[in-house]
Amino acid sequence: MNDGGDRASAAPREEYGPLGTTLVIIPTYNEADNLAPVVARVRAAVPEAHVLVADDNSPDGTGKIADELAADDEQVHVLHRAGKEGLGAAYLAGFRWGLEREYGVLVEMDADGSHQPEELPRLLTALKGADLVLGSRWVPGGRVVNWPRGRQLLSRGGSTYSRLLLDVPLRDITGGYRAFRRETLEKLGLTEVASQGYCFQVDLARRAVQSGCTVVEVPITFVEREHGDSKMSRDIVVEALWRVTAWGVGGRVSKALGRTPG
Ligand SMILES: Nc1nc2c(ncn2[C@@H]2O[C@H](COP(=O)(O)OP(=O)(O)OP(=O)(O)O)[C@@H](O)[C@H]2O)c(=O)[nH]1
Ligand SMILES: [Mg+2]
Repeated sequence: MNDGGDRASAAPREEYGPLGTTLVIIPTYNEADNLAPVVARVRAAVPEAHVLVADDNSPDGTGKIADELAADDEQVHVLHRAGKEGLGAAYLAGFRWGLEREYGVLVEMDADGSHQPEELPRLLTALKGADLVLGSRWVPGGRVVNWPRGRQLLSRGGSTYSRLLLDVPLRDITGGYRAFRRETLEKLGLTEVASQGYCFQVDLARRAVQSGCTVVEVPITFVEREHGDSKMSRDIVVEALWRVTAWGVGGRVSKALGRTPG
């Protein structure tokens, strides 16, 4: 246990050093009403952290709002991308941006207020003794506010299916509020990640566990968005289902043949 979190894998480690500067990556697509408040909350909650907005040329002008925030604050940065390519691609570009610079910790956070910036200090504290920290809705103390029953069932069902099929001992494997050490991202093989939607999160979590990382789940309160539209779609669910199933079956076949899973 660490800061109320569940230690999900690996033995205690001695070599954890200082964390370094934090970069909070916020991917955006049509989040004009949400972006400024969430950036202000991050800056208040962890004043030393930097923010990178990764915007996919949002038609509602979110990118311009991000530019205005960056012009007023040297700790806010913007990565403009040409068009909508999905959450996974935006995060990969954001990670690359951060790893090319001196950041020691890279954080994933949604723009819609579902991931409360005020809980970030708890994730960062837990990262002092871990390689990866997951903000978790489905460990004791974690909860969701205003989420329709259907979404809860989908999220819990997706986590359970992935946990059992992939043999990854995590309760909230699809969640997107996470803190990575730089060294963790460097060893996950990010250039081979093709996943786009929810399964991007599953993909990174399983890679972390498979590479022997210590992954800790810290309870969070996840709040349903109040403004803007969800980008959740049937395609995202279908992609997650087929990829997770393919990884699970592939892993089992490799194990049976005595090979390391890919
Ligand atoms: N850059 C970029 N950001 C995206 C894309 N799709 C989603 N996002 C952002 O990723 C975050 C999560 O997306 P949401 O639409 O909130 O998805 P969700 O949280 O799974 O769904 P809800 O619970 O319904 O809000 C938000 O900040 C979105 O703006 C995309 O294609 N490109
Ligand atoms: Mg959301």
